[in-house]
This record gives sequence, C-alpha cells and structure tokens, in this order.
Amino acid sequence: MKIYFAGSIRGGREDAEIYLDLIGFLKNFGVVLTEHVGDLMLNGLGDVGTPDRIIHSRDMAMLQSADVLVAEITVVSLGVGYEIGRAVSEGKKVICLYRSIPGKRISAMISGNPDVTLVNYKTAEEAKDKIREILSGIPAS
Ligand code: 6K6
Repeated sequence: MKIYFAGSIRGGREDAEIYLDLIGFLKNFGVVLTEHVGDLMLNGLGDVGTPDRIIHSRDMAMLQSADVLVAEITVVSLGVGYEIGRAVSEGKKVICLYRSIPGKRISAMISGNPDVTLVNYKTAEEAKDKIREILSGIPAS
C-alpha cells in the first residue's frame, strides 16, 4: 500500500513529533511516500531551497500514485486542506486524524465531507488503534 501522509509545514510545525511517530507506525502497512513531513529539522518556512513549483508538482505526482491519504489536521494548514481536496476528487481513500482543541472546530469542508473518514483521538495509541482498524480493511495493492 502506498500512503501519502499529510501534515502541516508552513501552517506550523508544533505537531512535527506526532507526524514522525505516525509515519513510523504507518510504515507497518506499506510505503510512506512523504516521510519529509515528519522531518524535525524542518521549520515553519518549509524552506530547503526547493522551488515551490517543484514541491507542488512532485507532491501531486506522489498523491496520484498513492492508495490512501492520511492527514493529521489538528494544526490547520492550507496545503493539507488542498491535498485532502485533491485526494477526494481523485477518489482516494482519505483519513483525517485530529485531536480536539477547546474553542476550535474542524472545518465543515472536512467534517461535512462524506468521502472523508474522520478520526478523533486523544493519545497516540488510540490514533494507531483506529488507523490499524481502518487500514486493515483496505485490500493490499
Ligand atoms: C523538503 C523537505 C521537507 O520539506 C521540504 C520542502 N517543502 C515541502 N516539501 C514537500 N511537501 C511539502 C512541502 N511544503 C508543503 N508540502 C506539502 O504540503 C506536504 O505534503 C504537506 O502535507 C503540506 C503542508 O502544507 P503547508 O501549507 O502547511 O506548508
């Protein structure tokens, strides 16, 4: 299974350690195409010298080849929202993980989307149990 993991970069890197942990777990189910999202050295500028046009075209090609998009959406990111929309329109399986934050709600474009599997979690173990349950139901490609 090819997994495209999406997480905030320029939207803010406060959950980078959570992304890294989830990416490590997702590797049990196949290939994670976007390991760079869990790079703890990457700052909120997401700037390692690669032109944005290259980033976009490379990521869209990877998304096209993916079987499933797993997004951690607690830290709001324009790029992650865009990737979710593109994955939905490509007919990909889309799983969005989030932790509840008092006073904040998930965008209705995500929570109201019948093609998105929304997963609320409190602990990393809970997130992993739920991911395991969902991904185990997807036939290997
Ligand atoms: C190279 C290594 C690590 O980061 C880079 C350069 N930046 C990006 N490289 C690859 N994908 C990116 C980069 N910046 C954003 N993205 C994609 O958008 C990722 O797939 C993330 O899921 C998403 C984050 O969007 P923003 O709006 O928070 O940056």
